[in-house]
Formats: sequence, structure tokens, C-alpha cells
Amino acid sequence: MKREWLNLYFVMGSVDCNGRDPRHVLQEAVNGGITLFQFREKGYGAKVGLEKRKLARELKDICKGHEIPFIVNDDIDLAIEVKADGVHIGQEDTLFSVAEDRLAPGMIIGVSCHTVEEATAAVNNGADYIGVGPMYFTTTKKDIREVKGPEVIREIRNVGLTVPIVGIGGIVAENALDVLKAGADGVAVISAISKAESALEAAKEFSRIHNIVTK
Ligand code: TZP
Ligand code: ICP
Ligand code: MG
Repeated sequence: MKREWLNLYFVMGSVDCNGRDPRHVLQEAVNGGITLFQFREKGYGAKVGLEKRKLARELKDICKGHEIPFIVNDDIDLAIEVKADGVHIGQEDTLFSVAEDRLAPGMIIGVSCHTVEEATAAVNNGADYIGVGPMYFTTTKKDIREVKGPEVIREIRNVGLTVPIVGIGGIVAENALDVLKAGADGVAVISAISKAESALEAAKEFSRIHNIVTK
């Protein structure tokens, strides 16, 4: 996978969009410059079964025209069915080895990590990238671990791990630069884009911030 795909990673499901059409929100985010998308259909009121699959296909089609890889959160069956570009798994989700066995060769596997130990294990397993968080407090995910801030990413870099990393959790335009400066390749964001008055403007602002570190 390309490290640059992590520059601005938008994660979203229908319940994250303040009642707006998730297809519209994703299209705006795409126009605003997101570089990767994860379909995370979770929480109270989330779609299941056929409805979830239909939405996954529609969102994947939006990404396709813009060369934005489409990642599915946790649901390996769905990822295979819609021919997603990869999956994202948490520490409590499907085992890495099980996901790897079931997915087509070349599919991206991202893993949520909270500590240097988990990051080391994920790299040894062959993770393509890791998501580290929660960077800051968030109400988007109900079962979050302890908030440790960007320092965890610095620790992971300090033990010599070069794996592609995104920070996640409570990231907004005002703190994104701290996450990048700690050694992240990019930021993963839900509400700061999905619930923004304009997902387009929000995504543009995050892209602008990422450009500060690459220039
Ligand atoms: N994993 C750790 S924090 C989080 C996930 C999925 C939620 C991030 O959402 P937000 O709205 O960007 O804080
Ligand atoms: N990191 C990423 C990138 N996605 C997630 N869903 C998560 C951590 C929990
Ligand atoms: Mg980057």
C-alpha cells in the first residue's frame, strides 16, 4: 500500500452523518481531498444485512471514480463480497491470521493499536498500516481505551517501527498537526468531517494541514 493513502483517512457510517445522506457526505469529503475511506457501519441505528451491503456498494462506487481505496471495518465477509481494497480490524475483532487467510492476496489489512506492544505485534503479523488512538477524547466510539495523546505515536517511532501510521480519535483541525508531528503519516477522522456543516470545507482544511508537514 502507498503511505500517502493515509494522508487523510475518512472513516464513516450512516449513523455518523447527522441524518444526512452518507453518499452525499462521502462525495463532499472526496471532493475535499480525502485519500482513503473506511466504511464503519456501527452503533445504535446502524444498517445491517442487505441494507448495509447496498450502502457499502454505493459508497465503494463513489470512491472508485477517484482512486480512493475502500476499506471495510471488521466485516471480512462484506469486504470479500464487495471486493473492497482492504479491511480494518481492532484488537477485539477477527484475528489477524484469520483475516489474512480469508482475504485475497494484496488486500490491505489495518490494525487498531494502543501501545508499543500492540504495534510491534501488528507489524510482526504483517499489518499494512496501524491506527493509533484515541489521540483525544471522543464520543464517536463508545468503548474507547485510555486517551494517551500523540505521545504514543512518538514512542512507536522511537522503538524503530516504520509502519504506516494514522492517529485517530477526537482529531480536529486544531490538533491534527500535533499528531502528524509525533510521527503519524496522516490522520483518521470521523465526526470532524462527517458532522461538519460542510464536509467539503472540513476535508479541504485537513488536506491543507497535511500539506504543511510535507512541504
Ligand atoms: N477508534 C478509536 S477512536 C475512534 C475509533 C473508531 C472514533 C473516532 O471518531 P472521531 O469522531 O474522529 O473522534
Ligand atoms: N484506526 C482506524 C484507522 N480505524 C478504526 N476504525 C480504528 C482505529 C478503531
Ligand atoms: Mg502523510
